Amino acid sequence: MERPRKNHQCLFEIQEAQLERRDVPASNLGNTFAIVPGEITKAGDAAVIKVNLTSDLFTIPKGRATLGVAVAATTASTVQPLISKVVNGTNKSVVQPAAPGAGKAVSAAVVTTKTATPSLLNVQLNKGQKSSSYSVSVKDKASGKGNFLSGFYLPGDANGDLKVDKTDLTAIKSKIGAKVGAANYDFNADSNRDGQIDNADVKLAQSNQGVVIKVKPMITARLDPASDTGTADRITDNRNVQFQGVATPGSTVTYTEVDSKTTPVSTKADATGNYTLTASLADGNNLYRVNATDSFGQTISGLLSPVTYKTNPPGKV
Ligand SMILES: [Ca+2]
Ligand SMILES: [Ca+2]
Repeated sequence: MERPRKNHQCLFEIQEAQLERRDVPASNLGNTFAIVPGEITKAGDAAVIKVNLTSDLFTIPKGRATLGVAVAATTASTVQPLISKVVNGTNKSVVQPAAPGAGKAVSAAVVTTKTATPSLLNVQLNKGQKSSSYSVSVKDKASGKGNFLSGFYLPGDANGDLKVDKTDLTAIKSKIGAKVGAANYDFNADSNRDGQIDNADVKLAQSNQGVVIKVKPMITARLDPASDTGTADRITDNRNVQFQGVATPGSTVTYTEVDSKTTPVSTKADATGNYTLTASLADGNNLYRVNATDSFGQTISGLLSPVTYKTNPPGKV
């Protein structure tokens, strides 16, 4: 089936079968938990990526954490993106001063194969604080324009399970001295992504110890068996069917019938990421595109196997 897709959306595109099977496609992403597309629309201008960090997206035991953000051009773009500034909701800079040795950009394999220089952001979410917003400004090095990707990652998470604990510290310590290009170099163990694994990476991991990211670069969808009358074959005489699934906590989940047979319906995933949604079926086949947009602005998308409305469905007595 032909599916419209844009360059920058392909990273999290989900196959229809996976969507139904409730599989997670987030392999090879390492400690990157959100990839947000951006575009510098006018030569020399800055594009601003706005993210809203809500408390249900993180466990931050000490009230603060360091997140990394790296930018890279999309496949067809000639832009050389640079982060020019990052401010919080009160317009205060939250970028960490560059560590000694930083600036030696390394390949951000998870964003693209192109070079990306990360910025480290000090983010704060104190007890009782529901959300905190940040704006990342991105410019082209040569004052041009074009499409880019911003990848948000968890520094210190060496094994890519989106939490920082002792396992990560041990892994980083075991690789001290490794440089980019060497066999023992590990991109995810290079907390500050400066191309070498040293004490600065251990320190960063220590400062992030206990931090857990609950952003899920995935969305699942399941037709409630109770909505599927007669045989379990996705053919039903229920006009209103219910879907259940999991997405990033707080994300907006939208079901759109691809031929516009019905009006799109939306709901929000709860604090644990679960959602339920009721869709009204049109006669015959209903083919839904499912989108989930999280507070990072990241949209992931997939097609659902068709659900068919029919009077007298097979197996109904
Ligand atoms: Ca980890
Ligand atoms: Ca490093």
